[in-house]
Amino acid sequence: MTTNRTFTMLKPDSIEKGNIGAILEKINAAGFRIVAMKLTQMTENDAKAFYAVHNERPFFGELVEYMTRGPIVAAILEKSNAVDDFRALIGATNPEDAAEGTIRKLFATSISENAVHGSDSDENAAIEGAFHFAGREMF
Ligand code: IDP
Repeated sequence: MTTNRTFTMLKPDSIEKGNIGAILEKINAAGFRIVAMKLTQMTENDAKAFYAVHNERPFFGELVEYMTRGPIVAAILEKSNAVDDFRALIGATNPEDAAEGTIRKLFATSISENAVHGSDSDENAAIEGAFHFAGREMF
């Protein structure tokens, strides 16, 4: 199987609750290699652009407010089958539906404040990684 990449954000609630270390432990234990990583904060325009696909949804305003209210950890991760394996590791969008042991089951508060982001396709992983990182920041 070829090695490929996904993009993740540890969302503001994860940083507020002091869960960066615990979540990175789970990511490391699952075999992902860190290609790029930083603490950063999205502006309103950043969040609106990043989540543009959701701009007609009723929760869009709430989502932008949540994602901009504090710092996030942005990272690019590498592993075989990275996108699908990472989506499995984080679990369903709503933590109530997430499988036991998944990051969202363990660390998310609600369907909106759900601890982590994971890209949903190889194409989006590349777009989202490039949104946050310059080529010289990827290793
Ligand atoms: P995903 O993050 O699991 O791929 P998406 O459907 O792409 O889920 O939604 C993006 C983000 O928007 C979610 O991670 C969550 O933070 C937020 N979100 C999704 N659905 C709802 C909802 O019904 N109410 C409030 N926030 C939501």
